Amino acid sequence: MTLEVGVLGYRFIGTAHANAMARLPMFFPDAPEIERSVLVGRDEDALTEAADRLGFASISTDWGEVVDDVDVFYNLGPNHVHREPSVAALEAGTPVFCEKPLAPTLEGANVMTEAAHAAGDDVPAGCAFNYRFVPAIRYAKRLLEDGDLGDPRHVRGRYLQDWLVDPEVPWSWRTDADLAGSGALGDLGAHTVDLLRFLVGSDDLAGEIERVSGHLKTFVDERPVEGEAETRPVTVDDAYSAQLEFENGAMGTIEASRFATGHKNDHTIEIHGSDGSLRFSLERLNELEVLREGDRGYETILVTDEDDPYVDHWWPPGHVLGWEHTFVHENYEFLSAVANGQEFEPNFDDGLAAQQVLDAIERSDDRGAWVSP
Ligand code: SOE
Repeated sequence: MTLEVGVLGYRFIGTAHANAMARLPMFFPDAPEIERSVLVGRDEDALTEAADRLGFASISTDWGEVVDDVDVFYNLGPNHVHREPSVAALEAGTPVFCEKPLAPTLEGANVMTEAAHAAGDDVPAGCAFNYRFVPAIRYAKRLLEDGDLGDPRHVRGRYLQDWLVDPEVPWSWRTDADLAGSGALGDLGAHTVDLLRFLVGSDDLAGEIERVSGHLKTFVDERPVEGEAETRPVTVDDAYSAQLEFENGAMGTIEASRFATGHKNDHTIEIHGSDGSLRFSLERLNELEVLREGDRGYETILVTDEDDPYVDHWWPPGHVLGWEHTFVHENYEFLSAVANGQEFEPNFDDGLAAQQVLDAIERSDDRGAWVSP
């Protein structure tokens, strides 16, 4: 059976997913057969152009007509559009793949997660945390779960970008609290929190994040509106930082910024365990740095080797992968789960768990005190 896929959103992330879907039959022949059936948005001209370019058979300006009609619904729109169409799709029994953060608010994430539970386990509701699908991250997870690095003590994550450092960069939905929820915190921090939960969140390792102390900062509080003479207030954070305490005693520090001059997409994770350490940087995503007990320095492991769970699908070992491959891997896993009526992770529960931490960081900043998610 061919799965008909409806996709809301066709800009940056929409293109990344459409590219992934187009690659699947070439590199993952065991992936379910899909049709890029309908592309959803508001602007008919832009949609027509995008559908043509991204290989969609049709367009729709009404998501309400689509969610029930397709076999799978991808919600890749801005954060404030995540909730309503995703809930409607799940209520119609249609599996949903939704971009992160799951919703602008914790309340929205709760409603979406309830809808996912009500739809049942054979209707996957995935939250698109694509960095779980980096081969080096899979390798790191195995090392940690096999106990090679011992008990995690320090967990560190930072996600640095600089696209807002110029005060003339226009206002957008990403700088508005009603539309985005939060700024660097939700857009980038959601990835970091999810990766830390993925890597050390099991009971045997650090466990869940138990309390947080957060700090949010907005450096430029209004921005010009593109093509107009007015400015609009920036109502989200430009940067955040937080201290974390994990259930099993590990401590963490995380931060993200859109003002980190010179850093474009620098997502870095470091973990120090009782028996070793590891370092990962998204800008060198084919590598993992590992230091084991007794070593005098980090060893750089080229992960696109036989350890890469997806290597058989791509080029021979050493022929490196890039950012777009993370989307191919997550689409492969998600669509396979849909075809087989199986659960998929990261799911809406994971999206909600990340949102609880983000929300706690904001509450902590408001109160000037440690709080629990
Ligand atoms: C923009 O900040 C952005 O595209 C995020 O929205 C993505 O989630 C991240 O992967 C790259 O940066």
